[in-house]
Amino acid sequence: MTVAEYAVSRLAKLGITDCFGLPGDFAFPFDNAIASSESVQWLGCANELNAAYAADGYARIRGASMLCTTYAVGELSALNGVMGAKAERSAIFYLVGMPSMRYQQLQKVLHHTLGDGVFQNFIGISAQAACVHTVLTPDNCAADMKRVIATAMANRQPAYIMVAQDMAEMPITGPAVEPYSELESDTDELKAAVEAALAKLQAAKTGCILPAFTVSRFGLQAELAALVEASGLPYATTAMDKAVISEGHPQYLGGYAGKYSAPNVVEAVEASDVVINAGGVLFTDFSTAGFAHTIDPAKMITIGIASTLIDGRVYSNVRMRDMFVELARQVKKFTDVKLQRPSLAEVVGGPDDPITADSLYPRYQRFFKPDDIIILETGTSASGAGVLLLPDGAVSHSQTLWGAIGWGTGAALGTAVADQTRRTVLITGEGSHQLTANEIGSFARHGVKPVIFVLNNEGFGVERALEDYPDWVYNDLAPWGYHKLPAAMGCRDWFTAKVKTNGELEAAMQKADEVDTASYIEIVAGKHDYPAGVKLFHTLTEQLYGMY
Ligand SMILES: Cc1ncc(C[n+]2csc(CCOP(=O)(O)OP(=O)(O)O)c2C)c(N)n1
Ligand SMILES: [Mg+2]
Repeated sequence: MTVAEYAVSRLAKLGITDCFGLPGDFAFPFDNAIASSESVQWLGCANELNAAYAADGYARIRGASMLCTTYAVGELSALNGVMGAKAERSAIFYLVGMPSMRYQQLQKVLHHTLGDGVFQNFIGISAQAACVHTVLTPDNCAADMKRVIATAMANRQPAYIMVAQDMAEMPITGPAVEPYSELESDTDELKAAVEAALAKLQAAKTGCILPAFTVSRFGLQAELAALVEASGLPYATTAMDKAVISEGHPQYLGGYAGKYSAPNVVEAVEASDVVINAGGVLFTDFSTAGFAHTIDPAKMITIGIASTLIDGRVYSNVRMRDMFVELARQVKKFTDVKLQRPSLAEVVGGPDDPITADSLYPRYQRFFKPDDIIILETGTSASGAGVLLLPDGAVSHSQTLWGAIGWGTGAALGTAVADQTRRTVLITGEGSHQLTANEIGSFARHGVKPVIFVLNNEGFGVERALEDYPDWVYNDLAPWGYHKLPAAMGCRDWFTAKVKTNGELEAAMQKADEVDTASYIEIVAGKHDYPAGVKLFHTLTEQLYGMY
């Protein structure tokens, strides 16, 4: 087996069956190893950035993904997507082919270089977007693949795997290695952490759980749901952690955004005796409505990926999974629990009325089906749809922390490929969509059937909303005919529509529900009409900027 074939076959053992990317001569060994692989198929994309976003989306559903680009020109284009995956914890195995060692030693002036005979110019840059990296050779290949897989999976962050063209085609040397298995906890530290957590829970009368996005990245939803049920505690989620445990669960209270949450959620999270931070919630500016949260650290049991923090003591090398399993086994059931489920937003607006933020979002809520994979793009869409109650089993993904617009369209390709038994619903603004809309053709090319909603509100709406003067020239866009894009990009049988009234929207949603093809619905909306969360952000902007 060659180095390239070995690398691909090891990654396939993680359950990755698809690789997103673009080819290039220096990467031909990887490209060929994938194209001829029986277990991994090549999924070509329109550009490397989109491919990275798709790989991010795929890893969020499958736990890990593959991305392959050529040297320098390809890898540098992908970096924003790979760095976002590092921020938001998606394990992308990022394969890059570089010029052969023969050329490198002769310091030839090759294409895709700076012409300086230096071939290492980009390794440091790409490695920064990963948590681990390697330059493979026939001798280090087996051991290094084991090392990078273990590190990337333990952190659920990207691994950057580079190989020179000639090295990639040589047979590997050295002993075979064991397949990857999840890391274990230190027994003594785990025992001490569990005891401390149980003591704190035992002493509490009231409590609450805040599940984190990491729970879904590590595939521990069932383990955490077991703890939720064993403890009887209610749970709430920040925008970044939305629907990590099903929002259909009777113990779900609603979204938590500090003092702007529903009163019962504020009470449960901020006034309970104990709060289990299950997975390391990141209290980001956008997920806490500008740091409007107040949770006393002394009440917190913070179960991180690889350590637990209780009362100022860190229990090291303790795995999140082991904490969930042990606590679920031993926790007492809380009896003083107030459960109150969030309600569905009320549908307003007559059939002939224009679509407004108030009329749109409740209609999305009724359109969602159990088990949908809902992708929310940064912009007014994430804010408006991020507060909707989702049906049982539906999941939601957004880039709350990294926040690169254009991510949604690429990520939706990844999630749609990753699980074809579920419906991927993309909700994006048209400004974000313009960054990566050239990927639409790939949905049809790779045979997946998303439902895509594009909100056309004549520009960068959320930016208008944040500023006192909304109509700066930089918030304007070229007025594309969005609903015509799928046909132009080879999506021949798609249902497409452009809707302006609530009645047209409802009819299009019904059609999207009925057809056996993908759907693409352009929603014409008001230029200065924003959902409530965005309006709130306008008033908070000053406070936020004051902090910067
Ligand atoms: C890559 C990148 N460029 C710029 C931004 C700044 N930005 C954040 S939201 C946004 C506008 C989004 O507009 P649109 O997708 O049309 O959504 P709307 O708010 O209008 O619904 C911009 C430009 C960003 N987050 N990421
Ligand atoms: Mg817009």
